[in-house]
Amino acid sequence: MNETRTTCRICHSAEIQPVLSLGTTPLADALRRNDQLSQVEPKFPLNVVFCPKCSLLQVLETVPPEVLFCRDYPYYSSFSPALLKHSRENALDLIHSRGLNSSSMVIELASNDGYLLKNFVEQEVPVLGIDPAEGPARAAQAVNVPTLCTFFSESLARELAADGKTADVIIGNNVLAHVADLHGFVEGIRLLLKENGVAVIEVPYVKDLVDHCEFDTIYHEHLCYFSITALDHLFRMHSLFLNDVKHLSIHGGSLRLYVEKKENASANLRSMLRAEADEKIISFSYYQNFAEKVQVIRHELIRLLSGLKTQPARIAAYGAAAKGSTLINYCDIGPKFVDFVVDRNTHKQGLFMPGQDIPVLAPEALLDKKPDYVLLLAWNFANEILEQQKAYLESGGRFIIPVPTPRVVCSPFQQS
Ligand code: DWN
Repeated sequence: MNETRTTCRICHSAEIQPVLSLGTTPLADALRRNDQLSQVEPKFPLNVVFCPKCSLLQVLETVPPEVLFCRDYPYYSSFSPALLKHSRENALDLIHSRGLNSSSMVIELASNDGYLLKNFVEQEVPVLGIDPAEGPARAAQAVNVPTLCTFFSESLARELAADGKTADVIIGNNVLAHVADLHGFVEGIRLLLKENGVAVIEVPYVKDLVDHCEFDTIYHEHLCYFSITALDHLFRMHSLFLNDVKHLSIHGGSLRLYVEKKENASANLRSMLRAEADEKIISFSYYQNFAEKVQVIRHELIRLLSGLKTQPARIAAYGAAAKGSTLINYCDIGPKFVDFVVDRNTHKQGLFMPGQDIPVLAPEALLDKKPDYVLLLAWNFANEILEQQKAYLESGGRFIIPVPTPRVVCSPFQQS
C-alpha cells in the first residue's frame, strides 16, 4: 500500500542520507474503536533522511493520502482554543494588511472544520475551503464556510481558475508538509493565485524540531520537515518566491511563509537564510546526532515512568494527539504505564490510541479518577492545558512533560 522513496521529495536527488528510524509504527491519527481492537493494526516503517542538495529533512515512506485523511480523520482544529486565537489573529491581520473586502477571494487549503475561514466569513470576505476529511468538511459547512471535500491538486486548481475562482489570498496551514504530490500542490498554488496575490503558509520549522528534540512530531502524515532554504528552493522551482517569513511558537515552533509571484525578498528573509547557512541547518552534520538525542529521551522517559510505577503511582496522559502516538509507540508506553488518555475532542473520546490500545476519555476523568501523574502528550499546548487543569494540580496532581527533557511539573508556570 505504501511507497518507499529513494530520491528527495523536492529536488529528486538520490544522495539522501539516513538520520533517524522510529521503527514500524501505526498511523498516528488512526485511533481505533473497541470493535476494531481484535483486528491486525496496519503499521509502516518510519524512516527519516536528509537531502544535502536542497536541505530537506523528510520521511521515506508515503502512505496513500486517502488512507490518512479521508474517512474518520479525527483531527478538528476547533478543539484547541490557543489555535483558534492564533488563527483569528492571522485572519484579521490579513484582512487589514491586504485590504480584503467583499470583492476579494480567500481560499484555504486543508481548511479543516472552518476554524480559520469563519473569521473571514464574519467580515463578509468571500472564502472557499478545500479539505478531503469528510467530518471536518461537514463541520465547516455547518458554520457557513463553503468547503470542497476533496484534495487540493494542480488539476483542481486549473478547474477553479478556469471557472474564474482565483485567490487574493491562499492560506495553507499544516498541510504543505503532508502532501505526497508536493510539486503538483505548489504548481496548483501558482495557478490559483492572482498576479498580486499572496500565499500565506504555516509549516513546522525543522530548526525547532532538532533544537528541542521534538521527534514525536515525526509521523507518516508529516512527509517533509522544512528549512527556509528548502522552501525557497521548492517555490522557485514553480516561479514563486518566498518573500518573507515569521517564526512562530505554535505547534512547537513553526514558520509562517509569505509567497508571491514576484520576487521581493525581505531583509528578514535574507537574514534567516544566512542564519541557516551559518548554523549548518543546510548540512548533514546538524542532524548527525539527532537519533542519539532521541534515544536518550526514550531512555530517560521510561526510567522516570518505571520509577513512578514502583511507588506505585497511577499515570494517565493528556492529548490523544498524533505526536502522542509517535511518542507512546516509539517508547512503547502502553497500559502497563498509562491507564487512560484524556482529550477535549469528542470525536476521539471513546476510541483507543494507535498501537497501544489505551482508552481515550474526556478531561473530566482527571478529577474523577485522580491519577497521580499525567503525561502531557500535547506538550505544545502546555501553558493552556496546565492553566485549564489547575483544579487537578491543586488537588495534588502532577504533569510530566516529555520533551526536550522528561520532567515533572506541578504548576502552570513551571513547565518551561
Ligand atoms: O499537522 C498536524 C497538527 C497541526 O495537528 C496534523 N497532522 C494533526 C495534528 O497533530 P496533533 O494531533 O499532534 O496536534 P495537536 O493540535 O497538538 O493535538 C492536540 C490534541 O490535544 C488534540 O487532540 C486536541 C487536544 N487538546 C485538548 O484535549 N485540550 C488540545 C487542547 C489545547 C486542550 O485544551
